[in-house]
Amino acid sequence: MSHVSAIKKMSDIKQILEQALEAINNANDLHMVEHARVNYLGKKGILTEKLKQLGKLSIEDRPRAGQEINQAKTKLLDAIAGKKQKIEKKQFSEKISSEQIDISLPGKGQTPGNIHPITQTLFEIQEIFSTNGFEIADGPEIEDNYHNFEALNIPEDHPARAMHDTFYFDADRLLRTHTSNVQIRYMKENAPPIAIIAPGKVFRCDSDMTHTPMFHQIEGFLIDKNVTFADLKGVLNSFLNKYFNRELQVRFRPSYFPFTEPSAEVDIMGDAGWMEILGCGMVHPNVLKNVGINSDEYSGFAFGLGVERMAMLKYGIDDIRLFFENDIRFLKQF
Ligand code: 2NL
Repeated sequence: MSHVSAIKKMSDIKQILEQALEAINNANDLHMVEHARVNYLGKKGILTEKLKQLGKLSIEDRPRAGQEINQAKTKLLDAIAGKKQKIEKKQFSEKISSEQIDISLPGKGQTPGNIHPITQTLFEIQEIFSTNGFEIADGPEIEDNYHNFEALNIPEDHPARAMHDTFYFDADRLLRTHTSNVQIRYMKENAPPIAIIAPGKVFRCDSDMTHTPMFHQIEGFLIDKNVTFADLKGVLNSFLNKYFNRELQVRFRPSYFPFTEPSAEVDIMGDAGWMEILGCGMVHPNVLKNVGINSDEYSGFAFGLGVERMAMLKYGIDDIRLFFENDIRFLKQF
């Protein structure tokens, strides 16, 4: 081979090397790097072919060309190794950052709930009476006239029936207007002594700032021998002081309910003067007679309170409807 063609061979290799380096440089994944490697350095690669053709060169051209090809090969291998490392590093950092956990992100579905303020108040009041020896009883929300009215000494034509704004399904099926039906049913099944509270939902067709068609009531009730109004005062005083967590001024004011005689309304002293908080009285002898209890032998007291009203007075809430709108901003304050 002539000197000129040997030179040409060398410039060929320079050109091949440049192309190969460019191919490697342009590779943006490991697959493309490998493709370039096979293309130039594989068994049938372009540079490998050049090495095979060394034997065709003249003796004097062979060492230089051999050296040239080997140098090119070394450069290529270096470039491939460098590029591979670069791509692997990039892939690793991409993987790391895509798997990164942002601990400042808010959790999914982890907002803690809380017990509804009315339920909390129910629990609180039940706890106080349980501690004082009262059992908790319940009964149906759908009642008949007898258990909601008649047994409680509220006759058909009595104005108190109209006062209750009763929801009727038909002539003798209604939504209970108080939980007294529970005590009536309980007294029919159990002989005195009896001390129960009856918490639950009650219904009256009424709606404004202080009334909702459904609200919660707790009625309490104690029947035994020699129960007096003094026992009633003692139980309610103790309950009110515990519920409001302070030594309250309490006043019993004469009132009227068909099912108690005498009857009283209980007021407590608040920031704006006396506030009515519950109603109570000595169980009317007619009520005892209706459930087969001898009123000469036994006497009892009873009281009824509105749970929403108790919560409103304790927390200074002026609109009862807030309890039932289920606005999270309101509910989570309790
Ligand atoms: C009020 C007044 C009261 C009763 C409820 C009662 C129950 C039976 C017999 C006698 Cl079975 N009394 N319950 C007694 C006095 C008052 O509730 O203002 N409630 C919100």
